[in-house]
Amino acid sequence: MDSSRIHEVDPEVATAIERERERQHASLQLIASENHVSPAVMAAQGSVLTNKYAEGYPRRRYYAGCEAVDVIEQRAIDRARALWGADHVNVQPHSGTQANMAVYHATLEPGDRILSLSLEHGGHLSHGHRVNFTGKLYDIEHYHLDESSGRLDYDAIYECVLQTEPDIVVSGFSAYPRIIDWEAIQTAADEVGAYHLADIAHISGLVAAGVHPSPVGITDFVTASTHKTIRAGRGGIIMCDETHAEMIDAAVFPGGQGGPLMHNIAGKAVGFAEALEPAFATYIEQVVSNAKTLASTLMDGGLSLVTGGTDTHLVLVDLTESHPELTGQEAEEALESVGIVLNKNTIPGEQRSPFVTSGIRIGTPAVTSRGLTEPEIDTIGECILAVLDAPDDEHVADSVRSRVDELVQAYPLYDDSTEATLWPSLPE
Ligand code: DSN
Repeated sequence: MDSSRIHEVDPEVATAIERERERQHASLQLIASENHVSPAVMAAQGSVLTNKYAEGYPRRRYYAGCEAVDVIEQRAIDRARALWGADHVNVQPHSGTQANMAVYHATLEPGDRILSLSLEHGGHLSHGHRVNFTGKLYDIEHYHLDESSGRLDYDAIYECVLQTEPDIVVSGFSAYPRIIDWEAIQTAADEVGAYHLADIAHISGLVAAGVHPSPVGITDFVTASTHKTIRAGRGGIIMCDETHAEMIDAAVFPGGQGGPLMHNIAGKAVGFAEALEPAFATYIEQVVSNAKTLASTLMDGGLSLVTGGTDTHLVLVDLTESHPELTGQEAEEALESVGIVLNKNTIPGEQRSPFVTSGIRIGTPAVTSRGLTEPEIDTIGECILAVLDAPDDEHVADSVRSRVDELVQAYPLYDDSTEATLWPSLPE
């Protein structure tokens, strides 16, 4: 956090880091995939570990001097196993996408078929898209949400699996606000002997805290990024049972990656230790409660939400009925200008391009880490409604900006007084 040393060498980058720190403090981060990690996680990521090469796995390395990093990686593995109850965990993927890539590399040959939710319905690029490596290497088929309810239609997925006979079915999503029935999708995958990968990048914290059912022990593979709701160091992980452990480890290294990012693995270990504390479950319950409060405020104010609400950490607003002239892009820009940072998002049945969209996605993990609870979330909801109703009105913008200012001053980020309550110290 102290950027004075960077200033001595590179004032331009140091200033940009300070600007970003100030931006995060002075505005409300409601991008559903973002969070504010603890100072301890940041310290681990900014440590001497960035200097170390450690190809291989704990006690099986290709380099000397790995005694300390072995401890770190083993702790990350042990804690992940405790958090999610998995037999085997690989903590080396550099990101959630790298984790998915390793699973495909372990299970598929080029030309094999992936069946996944389409990107515009809430899937992810790495689940199969023509602009992504998945679309170039594999044959991609998609299932879709039911467009009238905005929900997964498990009977339709079953039919789709039988019809397309995929080699792997991908579940787990980036913009789906409801509980996922892993068993229903597993039943379909079993019918055709397909592998099943559950990507829980968004909901990994909810699963660890027991507020969303776990796919661990149901699906063949579970992947996640580690910096979203689980609030650990940036990167990815893969979970599986012992029968798939060797193929997954080989697919990560040497199959797809070189030296593991030991500083990020340390950030994962520290964040996982924090998530094993009882306070983490309380935090996640607050994340979900905040999202439900936001959903109610927005719906009471006349907005339409895909699926009519949320069970998770995010809501997806469909602007087509309430604000037909306003695009997701315009909404995102108007809200950012008053300190409310979220992202435009496609909605089921989207008629606009992914750069423009007809929806916005709003998540509560980061503002909850900051300490906001229902009354403040209600205020944020009212501010969003006011801006969407009058995106070009300077008076509305001024008034919302001052309400946002009051909130960010009342809940400072990375302030000494908040660290103690938000982030418990490591267990003995
Ligand atoms: N970019 C992330 C998201 O916003 O959902 C997924 O990787």
